[in-house]
Amino acid sequence: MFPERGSGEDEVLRELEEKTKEDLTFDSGKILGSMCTYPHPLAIKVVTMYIDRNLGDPGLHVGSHEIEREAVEMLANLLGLEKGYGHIVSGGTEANILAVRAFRNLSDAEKPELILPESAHFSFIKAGEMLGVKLVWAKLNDDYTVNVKDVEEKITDNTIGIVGIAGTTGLGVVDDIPALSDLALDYDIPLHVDAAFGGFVIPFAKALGYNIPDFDFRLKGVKSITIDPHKMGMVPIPAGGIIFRERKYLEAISVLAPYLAGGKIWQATITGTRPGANALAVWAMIKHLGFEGYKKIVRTAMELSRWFAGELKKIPGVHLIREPVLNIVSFSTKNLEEVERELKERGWGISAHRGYIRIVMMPHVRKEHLEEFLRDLKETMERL
Ligand code: 0PR
Repeated sequence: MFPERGSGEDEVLRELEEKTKEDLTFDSGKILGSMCTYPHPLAIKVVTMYIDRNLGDPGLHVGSHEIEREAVEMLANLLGLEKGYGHIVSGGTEANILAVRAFRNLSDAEKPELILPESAHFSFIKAGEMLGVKLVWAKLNDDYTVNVKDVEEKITDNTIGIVGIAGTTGLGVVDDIPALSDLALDYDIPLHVDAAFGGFVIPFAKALGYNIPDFDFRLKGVKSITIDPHKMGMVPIPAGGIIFRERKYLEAISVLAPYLAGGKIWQATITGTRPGANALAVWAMIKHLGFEGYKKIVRTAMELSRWFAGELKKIPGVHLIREPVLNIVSFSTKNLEEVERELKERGWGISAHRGYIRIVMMPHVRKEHLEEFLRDLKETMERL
């Protein structure tokens, strides 16, 4: 009920504390299946300091607007482009919708179709529905990468674009983006890479010597990339990223807002009023951590995932879905539903809804948490 009179700050905060008691928190070490993490302290500070900035009216917040542009440029650089065009948006969902929207608007297909792997994130289902684009699902290979031959067979005159995934939601698998890029160039169809998760992992893991396929703008068929700072980028929610290779993609989705403080403004994002603070936090984190800082975070996460995969293999009744590619390890067990229930009862923030349990080695996940989890898993397997 909407209260007639307000309560004191202390009372409001006490009530909130009480009501959020059941939330799992990242510092508890119990959240093992999330792609988010506790944000970096500097990012929190920046968000607090600039909480009032609105990138929906860039003429008011000219400095913040420029900082967003610089953040987009640095992300584009990380992804192999000297200059890119895009925005810091609300997350991977918005970024993917914007890419599909750009491809659709630039195409003259009568009945637009998008070819995407069966492993694609459900955000594309929203995109397809909202944009009137038919989704054509391509099969996966045994190693859970998309079958490029099947993608090719599904190309028609109505194909507006192809999607490849660099870090799938369930398994962290990276598709053969070089082959998809060649295909896209051969058929003159734009390729979108969903690196919502992998964007802040793969460049650093490659620099550390991990053997992962190329996935970014260095491949000429790649026209847009989703990369989310609110996943492995250590920035508070909401912070997603969409980067286009050329200005025309951004122009194709821009709508005129003629009355704002900066005069006539072209707006490409789905959200109008949107947080400047988070875009500033993206900029601040990239400046603060630099390539070396992110590399260090990724090194720990990758090493933990290899160690954890090895430990899982030692437990009878547990099997890895596949060897980890990034910092995601997924496994199945006999009596999976019961195992899930038991682990949840023991307080673990995991789910097995896809037929396996996904563990994401986010920066808040430490070895001692995983050791405790492995003990619980072992006990559970022995008992069931
Ligand atoms: N693309 C990929 C490859 C993703 O994995 C995700 C989200 C998205 C796009 C959409 O991103 P937004 O959620 O930012 O719009 N993947 C996570 C998942 O579904 C989202 C998530 C994050 C779920 C934290 C749970 C959680 O605790 O697993």
